[in-house]
Amino acid sequence: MPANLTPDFLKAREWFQTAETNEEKLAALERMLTTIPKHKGTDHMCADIKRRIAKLREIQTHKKRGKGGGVERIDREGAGQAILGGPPNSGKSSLLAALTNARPEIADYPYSTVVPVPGMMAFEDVPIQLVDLPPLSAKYTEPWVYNLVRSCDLVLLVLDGSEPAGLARAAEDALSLLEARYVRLANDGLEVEDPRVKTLPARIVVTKADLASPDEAIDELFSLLPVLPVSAKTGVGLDALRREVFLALRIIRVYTKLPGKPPDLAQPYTFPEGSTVLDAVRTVHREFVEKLKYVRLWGSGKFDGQKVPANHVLYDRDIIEIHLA
Ligand SMILES: Nc1nc2c(ncn2[C@@H]2O[C@H](COP(=O)(O)OP(=O)(O)O)[C@@H](O)[C@H]2O)c(=O)[nH]1
Ligand SMILES: [Mg+2]
Repeated sequence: MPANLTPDFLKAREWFQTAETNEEKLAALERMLTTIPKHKGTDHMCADIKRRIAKLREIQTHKKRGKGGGVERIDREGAGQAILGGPPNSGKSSLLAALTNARPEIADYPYSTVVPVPGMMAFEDVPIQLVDLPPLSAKYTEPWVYNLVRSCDLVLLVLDGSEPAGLARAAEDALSLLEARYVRLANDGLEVEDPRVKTLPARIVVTKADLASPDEAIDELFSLLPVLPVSAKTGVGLDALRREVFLALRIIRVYTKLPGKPPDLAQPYTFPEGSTVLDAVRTVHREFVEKLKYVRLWGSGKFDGQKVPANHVLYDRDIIEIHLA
């Protein structure tokens, strides 16, 4: 039994042990998973928690589907989670298919997507999770759709560009549906005073650019949010969209290297903008923090290989070389 379980984890485990309903058990297990220290000694516990979560989710999905309720949640993967939201038939699932290996149902009728479908999109060497959702519509929206929106890192509001006349209205309708559920979309995710309101960074994606060029209508949308015109069919605008998603998530890439060796550029670590050398060292290996002697930095330092203090703020594509005592 690893000794360094945190008070948060122990509290979550106690909650799990006393939970009476499956819903509560699931919530407690999820809490356990986020609070458990991640290292070799807890691998088995992590796996066990994940197994229990998967089992409970399965039960929940079977139970709830008939009732139209549901506790759908998508496990986060990659450097961030962006959801594809918007009115029925706007082209959300087609975008997921164009940007990832996922194969969602695509149909020319509305409400073809009934469950959330995740997929991994690559921006350069950064994997980012996209989640395709059932429509946001005044007529009918699955209640759990709002929960998934609330918990994501970035909202891509997908609108149908083949109907320029309806664009502004479609955008406003979607925004007010979300606003009614205390979700506000903004250029960046600034906090709002009302504690019930969750503000999320968002972009408008006007798709089906191959069918029309709604330039004027798009200009109007810019008053609401930054807009990206794309086509899932021809691929126009998709590279710009990938880049914008990465930038909007406000994450940086950091690579590591061993002394005397070239940097490991295969897979970057990703961190929120503003993260420090110490944040990076902690992620690379928790125990390195105590043993840290110094870090050499290539990239945003004044000169390559410079020693930097633990509170030095990192920038995208920095390379760090960790020296331990
Ligand atoms: N021409 C064209 N048709 C598209 C594009 N994206 C989606 N569609 C069509 O629009 C319809 C709805 O697409 P779908 O992705 O299922 O929309 P969703 O309901 O928002 O997921 C389908 O008939 C798609 O083939 C696009 O970029 N260009
Ligand atoms: Mg769909």
